[in-house]
Amino acid sequence: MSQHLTTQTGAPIPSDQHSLTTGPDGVTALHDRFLVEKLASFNRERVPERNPHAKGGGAFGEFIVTEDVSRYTRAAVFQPGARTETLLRFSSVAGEQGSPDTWRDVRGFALRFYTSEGNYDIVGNNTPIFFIRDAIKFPDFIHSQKRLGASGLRDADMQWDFWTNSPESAHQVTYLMGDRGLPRTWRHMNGYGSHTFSWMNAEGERFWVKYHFKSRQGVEPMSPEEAERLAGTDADFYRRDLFEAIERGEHPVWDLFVQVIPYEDGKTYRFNPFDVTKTIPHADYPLIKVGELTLNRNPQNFFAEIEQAAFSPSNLVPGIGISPDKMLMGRVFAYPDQQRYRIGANYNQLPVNMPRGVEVRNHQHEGPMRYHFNPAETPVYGSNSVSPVTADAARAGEVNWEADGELIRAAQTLRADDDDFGQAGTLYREVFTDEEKARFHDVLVGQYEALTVEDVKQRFLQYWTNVDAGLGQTLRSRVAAGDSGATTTQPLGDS
Ligand code: HDE
Repeated sequence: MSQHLTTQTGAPIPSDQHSLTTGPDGVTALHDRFLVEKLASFNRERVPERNPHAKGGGAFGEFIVTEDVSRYTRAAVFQPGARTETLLRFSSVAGEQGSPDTWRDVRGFALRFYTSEGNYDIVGNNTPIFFIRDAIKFPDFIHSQKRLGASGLRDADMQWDFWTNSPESAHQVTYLMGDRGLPRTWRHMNGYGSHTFSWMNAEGERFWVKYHFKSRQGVEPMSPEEAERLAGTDADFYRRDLFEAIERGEHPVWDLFVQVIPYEDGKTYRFNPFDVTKTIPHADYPLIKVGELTLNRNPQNFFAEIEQAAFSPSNLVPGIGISPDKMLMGRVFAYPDQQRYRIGANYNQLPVNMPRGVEVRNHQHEGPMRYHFNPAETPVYGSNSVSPVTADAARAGEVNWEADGELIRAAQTLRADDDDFGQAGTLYREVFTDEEKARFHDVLVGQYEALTVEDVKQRFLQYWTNVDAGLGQTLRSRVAAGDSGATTTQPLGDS
């Protein structure tokens, strides 16, 4: 068969060089269906970018269970020896599609397992915690990180105004301004599920779990100066690094560990174990190895397989559930909602989002771009007396918890060790090395220099004093001396 260009409906096209005109210099005919189709298709190439996490990249791989955690979960994906195809997307939070990879930011670590019981997604970050603890504050947080309404510029005052008015952010901001805010590459960072999730074993016994993906490449930072240089010379540095490493056959690997917390301990633990601004010390619940994740295949088409990938914390499988974390409960709604808008109502029918090796069976039908449909003999409604297909609670293995009480709007009940600044202080004092502390001071002084509002400056200094009195003192004396800090590697503007 000869190779020729065709329309979307398969007919040969006469030219892709010349539109149909009245003579060589005349007007263009509206009925040039070849021209119209080409321009119209071009006009529809973009789908709205993710808000947030717009800039990213990813690859496919395999997860292999090397240990036996079957006493904690019945999920097929975590049974001994199981091998599951995966897709992992890395991202930055605040920057738009074309933004430089090396702006200081938290990085997304969104992982899909195409399991034999349906898709399971762990949509996490490279930090084990988050900035806020109630979903209702999330749009405000993201607005403060994005751009001013009038100028369209990012703005340090706005960012620090939000953070210093939200003391629960201190732990995550300490991570962000430390080395983890500028990883050397996506391969050189850990991934975390961040929230506490639930597992249930074959006997119906429940546990709370936290996921830790530890990079075998090591966790390495990039200096602010290098990040600044790359932001100007190679905006796609992380995306390129991952793609080229996989092309070279250097397949990055992460070991998955979990912390397992007995269900009843959740009620009495010394702080709220469902608060995503906190880590749970390994001394209380040690890491248990589960298996290893390897990325070994680049996408064949970035748009179809990465841009249109729709990860969601609501994509759960039998034996795995969420927890009473107000962030996580909000996320379960938010992701599919954005994806219906961003990609379209039937986004789960796209190949990258379809489950593999499992048949989709329900009475949902029609809607825009519907591609898969039930056989004609299948009724279009449930509660029918024709089809034997019914819900199966035992198979679904849904994991729930007890909840009772009046519906109210309030902060979480405080337990003995619940506070906003304690773990941030411990991270600074006990986890950061002296070199990291020095870099952290430089970064914070650089951030302070970008502030223009006096009240925000004062709250900035108080915020870090609350994290650690000595840290507050160091910052106060450096800014009083007019010391200059590290470059911000954020387009903060000078508003
Ligand atoms: Fe997200 N987040 N998020 N987030 N998030 C999105 O979903 C949201 C949160 C994370 O590679 C959006 O499909 C709310 C925590 C990653 O495709 C959106 C809340 C964590 C990605 C959304 C949070 C994350 C997203 C944008 C507070 C780490 C990229 C596009 C309740 C544990 C996934 C989309 C990818 C993306 C909402 C908080 C990680 C808008 C409402 C906590 C890695 O739906």
